[in-house]
Parts: sequence; C-alpha cells; structure tokens
Amino acid sequence: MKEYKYFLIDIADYVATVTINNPKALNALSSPVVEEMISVIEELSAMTDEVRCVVITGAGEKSFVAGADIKEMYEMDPAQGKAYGILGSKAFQMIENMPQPVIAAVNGFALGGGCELAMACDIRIAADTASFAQPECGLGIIPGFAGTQRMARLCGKGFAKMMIYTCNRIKADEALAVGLVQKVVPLEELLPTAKKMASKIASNSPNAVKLAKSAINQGYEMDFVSGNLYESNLFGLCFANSDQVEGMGAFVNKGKATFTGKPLPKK
Ligand code: DAK
Repeated sequence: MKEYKYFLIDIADYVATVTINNPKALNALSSPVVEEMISVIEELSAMTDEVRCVVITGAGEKSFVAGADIKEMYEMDPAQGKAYGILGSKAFQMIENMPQPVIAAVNGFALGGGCELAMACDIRIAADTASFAQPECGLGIIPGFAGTQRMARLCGKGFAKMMIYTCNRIKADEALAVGLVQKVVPLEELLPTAKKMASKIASNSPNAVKLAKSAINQGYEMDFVSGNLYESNLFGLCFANSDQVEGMGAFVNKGKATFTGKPLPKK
C-alpha cells in the first residue's frame, strides 16, 4: 500500500485495521485527511484477495473522530463548503459501498462527521468511553455527510431529530440502547473485539458477505417486494461462485470450508 500521512494501515489474516492518525486535532476530518481516506478506500476495495474485512478506528485513547475540521470550515466560502461536502460524502459513500464490510471501532469522541463516519460503516463497536453527537446545529450548519439520512434510518426519525436539534452528546450505553452501536466493551477490549469480529466475518465466504452487504444496503432503500427481488438476483449470483460449491460441499462431506471468493469458470 501507499504511504499515508494521516492513516496507519495494518493488514493481517484478511483483516485491515485502518487508524485515522490526526491526533493533534482529535482526528478531525480536514480536506487532506478526507482526500487520503478516499485513496485508502480505493486501495483496500481493490484488495479483495488480501482483505476481507476492515476495522476503522482513531489514533489515541480520546477520540475516534471529533468531526469535520471546524478551523478549516470557518474560512470557507459557499463554493469551498460545497466542494468539501462533496468530498466527504464521496468518501463515506465509498465506505458504504466497498466490497468488504467495515467495522467502526469507536474509541472516544464520535462527533459530527465522526458520528457520520461511524454510521457509514457496516457495524459499530464502541468503547465504554465513547460518546456520540451531531453538534452541527450549534455551529450554524446541519450534518452534511448524510447524518440526517443515516441516523434517521438507523435509529428512527424521533431519535435523529432529538440528537440533531439538541446537539446533545450521548454515551456509549445510550447509543447501544437505540441501536446506534451494536456492542459496547471496555476501551482496552475494543480493538481485540473488533478484530475478532472481523476475523469471524473473514472466515465466511467473501463473495456471500459482499452480496449480503449489497442486498441489505440497496434493498433497504427499496420497497419490500423490490428489495426481495434484488435479494433473489444476488442469491442466484452466489451459484456462479466457487464459495457456494465449497461451503455446501463441506457440509455434505462433513469437512471444513476454505473460501476463496473466486468465480466459477463459465459453462
Ligand atoms: N476541528 C478542528 N479541530 C478540532 C476539532 C474539530 N472538529 N475538534 C477538536 N479540535 C482540536 C482543538 O481545536 C484543539 O486544537 P488546539 O486548539 O490545541 O490547536 C485540539 O483538537 C484538542 O481539542 P480540545 O482542546 O478542545 O480538547 P477537549 O478535550 O477540551 O475537548 C472536544 C474535546 C471534542 C469536546 C472539543 O474539541 C470539541 O468540542 N470539538 C469540536 C467537536 C464538534 O463540534 N464536532 C463537530 C464538527 S462539525 C459538510 C459536511 C459535514 C460537516 C460539515 C460540512 N458539508 C456538506 C460542507 C460536518 C460538520 C462537523 O463535523
């Protein structure tokens, strides 16, 4: 992989651990950080043979991501604001659509764009020290990296409105109660827990996991019947991949499946 100024990347046993490394600004997402993030996602998305699951976290013990860079935004004119919004939204959509699942290991503040980044990931695991907020309305803006959309979809409109209108910060246990995160663990157990979950995902068929991600993400935006049809089409595609033969063959022959995610040769 390329060398990055703001990202540390470790790849082992099919799991890529990506650490956002801008600790002086509590890992705030300045434009250079977001530009690098896009490049990191592009690289990892193309590495499906080596990477089957991604864990994303923040450097240090205090902050996952403290939001978009307020000092940078303070100086922006409308055109620059728009360009920044497009850049950030592109990065988050790329995370949502990358072939591998992404687990956010939320190690501290997940504020504004930080909470939005976590919501763009497939699964969120929080340290018990983590906190979440959308403070934008207190800064004269609204969430701009799809926070209004993803929070309402993940936790319901009432919760999203309460969080966004009040700018109140909530703790990890409250985030768990509303489904904003899926698990809360002590800080020292955060990365081991996230990596263990990532390894479990990586042990399954990468083709099936990729298609399941697409079925859930795309189908969620459709009416039920269309989503069900979309799922059926992807289900059919499973049978064009060696993982289906491997997985079912292992069951039939009482063995253990070793998945590659490779397509079957065309008949
Ligand atoms: N941006 C820039 N720098 C930040 C930052 C941020 N979001 N958060 C913290 N820092 C910097 C601080 O300025 C400080 O730097 P120095 O002053 O030492 O140079 C350093 O990080 C340490 O922070 P503190 O000294 O403040 O540390 P504390 O422990 O006292 O407080 C805190 C931690 C996280 C509670 C506090 O730093 C804080 O309230 N930070 C701001 C959190 C926040 O409001 N975040 C939301 C940002 S708004 C858009 C799309 C999306 C967005 C915007 C536009 N478009 C469509 C255009 C998203 C907006 C947001 O995310």
